[in-house]
Amino acid sequence: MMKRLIPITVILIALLSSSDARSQSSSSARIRKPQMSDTIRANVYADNSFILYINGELVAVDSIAFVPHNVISVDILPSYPMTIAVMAKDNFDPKTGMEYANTNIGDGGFILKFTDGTVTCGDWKAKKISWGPIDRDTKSPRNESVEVPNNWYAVDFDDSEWGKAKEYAEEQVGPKQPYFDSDFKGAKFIWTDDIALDNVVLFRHVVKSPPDEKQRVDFRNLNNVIPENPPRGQGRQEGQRRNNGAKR
Ligand SMILES: [Ca+2]
Ligand SMILES: [Ca+2]
Repeated sequence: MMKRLIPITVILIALLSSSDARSQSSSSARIRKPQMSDTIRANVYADNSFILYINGELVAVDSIAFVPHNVISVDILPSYPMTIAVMAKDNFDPKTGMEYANTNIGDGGFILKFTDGTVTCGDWKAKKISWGPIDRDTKSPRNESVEVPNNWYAVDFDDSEWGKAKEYAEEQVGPKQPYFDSDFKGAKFIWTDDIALDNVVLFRHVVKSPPDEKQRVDFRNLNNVIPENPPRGQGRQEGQRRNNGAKR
């Protein structure tokens, strides 16, 4: 009797240990689902408005196009290299290039900081799309534009013909209070060459690797694999437990 039991036990142990090894190796190959702790925070301030693309995807639109001047803060899930593309607009009449019933030449300004250390600076690529009033002529003002290039926000868009952004001092842009209430330390205000006349501008920048050098998981192919289950929302479970306890 004992002689028969021993081989079966050995086989069982062998089977169990091999299935254990399999699950371990598969779990190490599997990617987990991202959590909010994998995201970074983007702070963006534009005089007067912007739209922001990251890696070809629209991620943020200024919720207040004109005034008051606001800071948009959004959570983004980064992957590197990270292509940032921005369309920024000054407030202007598209016919005259002026504002406030053609009584004023307004000026622009754009600044951005991510919590991975990404900041705007003069290394960013820039292209003006719309500008005026031509020759600063406020008597018979007119605005000129070129077409927005197709796929200007795409990762593989060729911006090699674009110039560099120009940095502007805080005093030149004169940002309003929401700017001072957010963290833009280390970031520079940028625009194209003429912060007053250039009314619609495009920016592009590629962040090759995280500026803070933190190791991060790349979740871009998450939908092509079977990810590990994420941890359950503990807040809700604990809340339910508390509610159940209260009922009793
Ligand atoms: Ca302007
Ligand atoms: Ca303005």
